[in-house]
Amino acid sequence: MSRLVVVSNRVGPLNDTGRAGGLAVALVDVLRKRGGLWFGWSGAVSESGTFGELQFAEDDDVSTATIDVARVDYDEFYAGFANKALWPTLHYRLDLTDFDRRLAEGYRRVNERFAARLVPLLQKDDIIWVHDYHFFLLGDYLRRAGVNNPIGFFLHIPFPVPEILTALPNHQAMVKAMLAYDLLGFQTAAHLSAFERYVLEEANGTRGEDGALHALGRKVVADAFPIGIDADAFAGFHKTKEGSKNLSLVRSELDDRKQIIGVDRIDYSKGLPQRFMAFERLLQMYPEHKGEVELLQIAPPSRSEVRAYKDIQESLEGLSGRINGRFSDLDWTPINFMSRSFPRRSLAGIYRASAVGLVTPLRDGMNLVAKEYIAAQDPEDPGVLVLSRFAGAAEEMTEALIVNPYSIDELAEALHRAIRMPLDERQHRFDLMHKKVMTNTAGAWAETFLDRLTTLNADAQGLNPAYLN
Ligand code: ADQ
Repeated sequence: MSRLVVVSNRVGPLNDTGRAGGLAVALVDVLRKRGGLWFGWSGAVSESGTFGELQFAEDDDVSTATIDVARVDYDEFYAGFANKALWPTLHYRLDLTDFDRRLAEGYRRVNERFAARLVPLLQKDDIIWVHDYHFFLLGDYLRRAGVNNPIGFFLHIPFPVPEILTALPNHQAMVKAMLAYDLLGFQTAAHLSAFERYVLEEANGTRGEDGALHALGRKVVADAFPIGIDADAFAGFHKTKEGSKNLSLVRSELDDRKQIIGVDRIDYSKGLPQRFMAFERLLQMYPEHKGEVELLQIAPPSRSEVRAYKDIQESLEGLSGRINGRFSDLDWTPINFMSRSFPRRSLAGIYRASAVGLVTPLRDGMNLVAKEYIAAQDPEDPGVLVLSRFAGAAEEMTEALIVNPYSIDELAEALHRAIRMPLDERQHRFDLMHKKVMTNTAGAWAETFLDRLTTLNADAQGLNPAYLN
């Protein structure tokens, strides 16, 4: 089997510290199986930046190679174009974008530098898998440097419809660079079709008999590969020391009350203020839930160097304070808002103790929390998932209570329905979703993507051979 080279902005850790994200754990698993290299940013900013020494770590058959970035790269590439232009545009938030040309140039430069540092590490038979919106241009730079290996790309966040994407000043250069990859993976059929529309309508492309897309002198295969979680681990976490401790702690704190749980990085795409307002509306519309139901929102800060993220944190603190001021009683506080993270095992215990999982992003590539909540439930007495129609997960998890997260009334009604849902209906919905979560795992997702990339390459001797300069 060919060696696998994974490229992503953040790398590792190679050992499950309990704090690593589920995706990191899944990628390490597939790297271990195939043997491989994981390349990306060290997380550090230094004077030498991308020109500094590579930092290597190794564990069995897997190694990591990371580089620093310079302050200017961090500002223009990471905090800049990636998180102030691409993230908001791809999440349909054109009102929050900053399309400064300096940022776009920083993004291009860092993609080129990362490609330049990766090339000397590559071997002839490697298969390369690049992840996410930080590296739309990297494959193109690898091709320009003469790399002929199969290169796949997976986009973890939504791909917007052309009417939105074309607001990005360099949309054409970006999509042209995406066509340098052999295989493009999207989270859902909807994101895939938005990309296909761009290629066919905006870039005057065509679809070949083999299903590949042809445009701008290049050819690519694109498909949907919905990502999963490490489901077995999540289903078993409540039996671990940490998981069971949190489960009993939350249960005894709750007593007879029911808990609604939300778990998200603080981000404007996650619909958090709407969620708080919907909970307030629930208490207004159905006062019988006062003292009976509470909302626990766990939301660690992220990207706090970007203004919009600070704003949302402040607005959530204000909202939860106001709602608690309005409804709290001596023995009951309606909203518990925790700006911190928890190890995965503890999270699983908290999910299991919660009667409702509230996952209401305004846009989301997939949303793993929806799947984690289901995997962690007790099949004898499962909770109810309330899920935004704008989360990629809604394409698969059709038995959730699917809601429009912009409608506060609809959200409040769905919460009421979830809290009152009888056991047989809860079990029926849970069984169907549980099967999907346990089958379409993160491991299965990675294998499916890589098998497809390998087959394509065998069939076509490399779809996009290195460009002749
Ligand atoms: P994210 O936007 O980070 O991921 P999500 O899919 O929900 O969103 O994944 C978040 C992960 O972080 C989950 O595994 C969750 O358990 C964990 N997490 C969140 N809050 C936490 C906390 N307080 N403590 C501990 N862990 C916490 C991006 C895309 C998504 C896509 C994923 C994977 O935006 O749409 O599903 O990548 O492709």
